[in-house]
Amino acid sequence: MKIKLKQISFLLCLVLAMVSCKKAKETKEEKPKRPNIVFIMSDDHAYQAISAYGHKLNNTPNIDRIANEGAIFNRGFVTNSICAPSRAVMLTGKHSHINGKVDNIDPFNWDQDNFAKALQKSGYQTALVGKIHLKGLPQGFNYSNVLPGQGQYYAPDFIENGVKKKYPGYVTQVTTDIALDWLNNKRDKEKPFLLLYHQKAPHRTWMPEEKYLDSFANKTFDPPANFFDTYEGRPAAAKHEMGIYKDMDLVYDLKMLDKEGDIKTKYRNAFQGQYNRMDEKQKAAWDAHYDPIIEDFKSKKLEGKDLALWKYNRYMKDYLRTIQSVDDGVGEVLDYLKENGLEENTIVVYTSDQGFYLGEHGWFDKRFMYEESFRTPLLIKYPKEIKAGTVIDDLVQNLDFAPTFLDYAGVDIDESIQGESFRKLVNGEASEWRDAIYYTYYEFPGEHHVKRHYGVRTDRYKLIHFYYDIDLWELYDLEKDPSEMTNVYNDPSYAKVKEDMHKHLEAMRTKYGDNDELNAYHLEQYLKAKAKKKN
Ligand code: SGN
Ligand code: CA
Repeated sequence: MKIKLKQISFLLCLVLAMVSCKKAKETKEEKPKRPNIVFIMSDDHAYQAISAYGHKLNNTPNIDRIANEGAIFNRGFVTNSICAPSRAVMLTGKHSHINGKVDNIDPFNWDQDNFAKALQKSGYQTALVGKIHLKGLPQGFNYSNVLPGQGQYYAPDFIENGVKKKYPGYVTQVTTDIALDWLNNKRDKEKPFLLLYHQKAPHRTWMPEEKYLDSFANKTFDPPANFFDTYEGRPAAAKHEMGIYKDMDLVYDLKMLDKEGDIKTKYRNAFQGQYNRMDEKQKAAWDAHYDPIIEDFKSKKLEGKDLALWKYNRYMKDYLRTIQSVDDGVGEVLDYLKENGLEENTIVVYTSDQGFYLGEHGWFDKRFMYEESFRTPLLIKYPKEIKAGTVIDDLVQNLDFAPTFLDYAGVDIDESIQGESFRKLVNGEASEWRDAIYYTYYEFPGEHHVKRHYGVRTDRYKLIHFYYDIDLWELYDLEKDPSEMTNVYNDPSYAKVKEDMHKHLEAMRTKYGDNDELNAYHLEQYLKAKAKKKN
């Protein structure tokens, strides 16, 4: 009997031990794994050139996959529509006047906090690949391999962890290969990861990859309805130097590099330098495509409206071709995640450093607070949490990326961060959200001649103040006038709207700590830096 009792109590202990052991195992496995983050950013990618946005210009099936499997934002904006400042805002979650990088010329202080540093500190493996446009060794990354400045399309130089080297091939593919190599071979697979995968394309001068030279060859693009805008009531816009007809360089932008050298333009030599980077095979493919177009162009002697439409079509074709390579790269990265069982627990974001004009107002480039460059594409997927087919119409900004990623990773969001996490918004759990967003632009006098301005946008209205060598106010009713052709600032029927929008603007400036004195300070710094550059 004694033995029996002993046996029973032994068995009981064994069962109890097994149960508690199983419990411990379950607890370990059940502990939610922190999500990986793949943050894809391209340069100057207009939302008009993403098929998920419903425009019919091109097909971007891989970028569209992110929207189809997750969420698409119809009102994603930047705070300052130019490259380096946009990236500084994205990294810090703070407006330009707070993070200090207000224009492309300003130095960026990498010593300040950024979300990659916070994620790295919390145990993430972090990498930055491609274009960042912020001088100095990137901080917050276990691995960085970035383009110097704007980078080159063919045979690009990269700076790998501070060491420069040249890669053969085409920049978009090289960037993708470097990103995949890091995912496959260079990261610590025991840790969650953050990958900033940032393409140079489709930035000027829109040099396509050989395999896409003939895409859209037989297509004729009709320009937007306001292509021949005369800028009535908008004197600041009228002063621009970013007109497709007026300012595009026939060789540099439109690739009319004739062998005879008849087409002499301001930037012919600059483009010759880019062309010279190609190898013989690439040059042969390039010439086979462009030489007949050059010959045709020379024989036609186009003028006026015909020349404007020809330029627009040349521009669109090359711009859209560079996007096909970007879309391929997105597909390769999404496939990698799928094939390696990482799909479920990885957040993938696709965005651009700002929007871009594809002929609206007759323009290319960005910088203005008008919709096409103020807005930016924004798509996100995270199968674990975001419902496929989600559409978000609320106002979000690139200011919100840093707090959003920190939120997903379960890392504290420092109170100095000015953006807000849009995690709950995407899940449909946000009880309230902002009703206005703030914008600033500083790079004037400068390339493309866009005056200094700041402004506020609500769901329906936009108020802009152009300052420095002018003092102009613009007010738009985006519901009635989505193309921003009529400035209603002095229209008496908008008196109440105008008053409200001024209040919104003051509230925004107070909230974010911006004011005229700061603008004067940034102007002084800018003029000093420009003078120094000249000497
Ligand atoms: C270059 C381009 C401009 C462009 C700026 C800023 N000129 O200077 O057209 O506006 O970059 O772009 S180019 O002759 O060098 O192509 S940004 O995206 O980097 O801000
Ligand atoms: Ca850009």
